[in-house]
Amino acid sequence: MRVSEARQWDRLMQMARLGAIPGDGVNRAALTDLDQQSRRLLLSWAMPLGLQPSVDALGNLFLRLEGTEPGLAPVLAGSHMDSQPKGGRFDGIWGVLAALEAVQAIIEAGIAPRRAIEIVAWTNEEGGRFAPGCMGSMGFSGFRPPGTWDDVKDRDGLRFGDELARLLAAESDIPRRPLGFTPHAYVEPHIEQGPLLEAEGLDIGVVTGIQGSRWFLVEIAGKTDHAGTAPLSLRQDAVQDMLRAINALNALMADPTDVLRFTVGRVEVFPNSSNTVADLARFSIDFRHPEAAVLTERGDAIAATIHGALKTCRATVTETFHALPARFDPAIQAAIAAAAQAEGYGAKALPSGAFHDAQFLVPICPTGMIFIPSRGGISHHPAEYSSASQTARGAQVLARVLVQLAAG
Ligand code: HGY
Ligand code: MN
Ligand code: MN
Ligand code: MN
Repeated sequence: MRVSEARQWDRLMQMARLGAIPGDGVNRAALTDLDQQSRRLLLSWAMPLGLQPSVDALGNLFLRLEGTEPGLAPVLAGSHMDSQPKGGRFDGIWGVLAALEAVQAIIEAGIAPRRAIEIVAWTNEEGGRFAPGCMGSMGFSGFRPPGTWDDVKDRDGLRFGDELARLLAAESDIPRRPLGFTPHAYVEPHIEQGPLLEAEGLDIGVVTGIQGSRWFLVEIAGKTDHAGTAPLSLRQDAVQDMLRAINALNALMADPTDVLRFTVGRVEVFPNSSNTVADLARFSIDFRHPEAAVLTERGDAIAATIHGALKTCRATVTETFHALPARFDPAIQAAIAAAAQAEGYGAKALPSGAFHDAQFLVPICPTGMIFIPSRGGISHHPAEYSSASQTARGAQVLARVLVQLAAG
């Protein structure tokens, strides 16, 4: 059983044309027309293989290779198809196409799996358009009920619930399935998005787990004033107080071990006029740490730190995402390591700094991830790159692991 490097690479490059941006990047946000087009392109490759498509109430898309014992819980493999606004050609989408390539190699090898194998494309993993990320996998695993995010709006004021309904209406030809089931196992192939595999000249990462993440949305409310006449002592300047709050958070998040991650990636100011004092400043917080205790202790201190730093304005702090650190199943890690060894690929165990849909499958079934190298460790950037042979080796390892799990 061999995957086809050329076929997978051709599909990756075709997908990269949907939402292409300068510098070989991609901007393909969840639930946009481009997202719909990418799903149709995936279906155009999957249907001729006899895979059965289905979609659930959150738009998670499944492609099923039937097993000889259809009543058994299926093995699930995949990732996400949405990208960051200035994203790369591999984050998420390679995992879905690797699962397709692995299943196609299994079919071409004439292997009839005992358990069905289902390819999955999760809805809105990135959270770039609609925060938070991982909505599809969180709803699937029961971590949050459907409807939780219907009123979340994108920058154009469009509601997640409406955009999801628009996608489902456009895919009314695809059979529906209930939200959520318990897979026999879940394996997510993904690019490393870090420098370690490349630095050691290795092909495969056996992922041990994922650090925890917490997202917050902060709104600081003041009062508009005339830039030329309002005395500084009388202002309620939302931007000045936002800066005070972020400086105080930087002090809270100081970490000599450089393991902690603290990012303010989104800032919006209103009315956003040069000669008017801002009356509203909105910013995001993305805080990550591998230890649950630090994630709790520092994360729980964020709101008080913000409120304590303000001079003239009021703040509301809303937590929008909370993913605990996850550890992957040792047996699946061993299967990935054994598959890499059988292929003669260099491999090592390593944790994931990025969050993934796999984080939310851990509580419901044995779960693991396969990493392939990222050139320069670059991701969430147009220069994100993994080579054709690296993507093929990842898919080959996945194919071996799926055959083993589907026989179990
Ligand atoms: O943000 C993350 O960690 C993921 O790449 N979406
Ligand atoms: Mn990703
Ligand atoms: Mn990402
Ligand atoms: Mn992910």
